[in-house]
Amino acid sequence: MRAPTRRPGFSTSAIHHGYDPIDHQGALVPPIYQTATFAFPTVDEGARRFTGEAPGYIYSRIANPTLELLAGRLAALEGAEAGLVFGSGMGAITGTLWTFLAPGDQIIVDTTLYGCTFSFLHQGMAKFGIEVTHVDLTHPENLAAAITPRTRVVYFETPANPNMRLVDIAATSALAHQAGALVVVDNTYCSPYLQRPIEFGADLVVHSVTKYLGGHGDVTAGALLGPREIIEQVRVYGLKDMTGAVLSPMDAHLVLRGLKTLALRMDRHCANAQGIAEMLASHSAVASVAFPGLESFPQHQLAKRQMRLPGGMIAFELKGGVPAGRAFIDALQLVTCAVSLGDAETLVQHPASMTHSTYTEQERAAHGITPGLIRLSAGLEDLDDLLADLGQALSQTVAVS
Ligand code: 7XF
Repeated sequence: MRAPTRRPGFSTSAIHHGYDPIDHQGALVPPIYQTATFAFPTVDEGARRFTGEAPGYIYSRIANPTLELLAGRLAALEGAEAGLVFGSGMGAITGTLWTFLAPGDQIIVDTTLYGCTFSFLHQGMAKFGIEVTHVDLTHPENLAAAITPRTRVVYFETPANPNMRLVDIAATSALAHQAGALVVVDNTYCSPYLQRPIEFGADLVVHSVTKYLGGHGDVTAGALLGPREIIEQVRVYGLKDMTGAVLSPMDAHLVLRGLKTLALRMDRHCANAQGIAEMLASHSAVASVAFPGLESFPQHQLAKRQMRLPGGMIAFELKGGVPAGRAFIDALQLVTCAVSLGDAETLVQHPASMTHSTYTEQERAAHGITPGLIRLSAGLEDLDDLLADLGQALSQTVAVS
């Protein structure tokens, strides 16, 4: 392996970390170890691998070279010691929380969470005697008032899906650590190019790799990044035994391919989102726009402190409410109505009836997910084409508002 002469930058790591073609018969692109199991040279060697006395692969639900390459690369990008990849973001979240929470423990989460995370906690964890407490973490001091000796985990998204609330990672982590709780941040909306929670004091980062990291809408995947000791605990318990949410080597290859252009794509996602958000904010049919890059965004200063750029996600409401929103989305010709985010294609969706339909109507009201909210994931198309399509669709909402 050629010794690096200087600390590599973000894109250099995203393209090269953990792999040298010279070690692999010169193959520029890492081989895909599409295998479920691994041969042991002798019975004793196999047994030693199971006890952990000997290094080496055993079975791909535990570890696989293609998955390890991806996990290590993601860890390098997040500034983490180690990583673990999963078959989906929900696999990463559930595998992590199963590992650390036991009956009698408390988990404190922000007010707003992605719909299936909310559902996993309330329909899943709560059933096993784990107390789920929502605290408005947009004000970190609320955590100090709510945290107890039983608080094992503090978990939040920033920006939150779908309403773009931000949480101050440094302030929240410091308060959580005073009480001995683990801080887990879902960094899906940013990717490590925009925000590195571990640098602000978080213990663990989870991702839906399905989104910006994969970047092409052709794979579901998840990741957990953090200290090696914790990662190994989650590997043997949360991933191997509790969820089995293993990623396929072929899908890991697709993510490795996507990562090569992460920085380029994020710059373009952010520029397109800024242009769209500014257009929406000045449009007469639009009631409100939540985008961290607008001066009017209540947490604009916090966004500047902890995010490199304001991201590619926008939440907004039309003056005509739900009927206008329906007419707007149905009138779009280029922008696609679909859930998920971080793809090359610009996507819009209606959280109340789609990604956050796991909440009841009352829960959505209590958790800041309003009926008229529209979520937009800015893609990589030409901004002028996006503005033209959004503009023509907005003009059609005037009739119904
Ligand atoms: O299991 P997945 O790879 O879909 O990841 C779950 C997940 C975890 N955290 C955040 C912040 C997420 O946004 C997601 C997935 N969200 C998609 C969305 O909001 O459009 C899922 C479509 S229902």
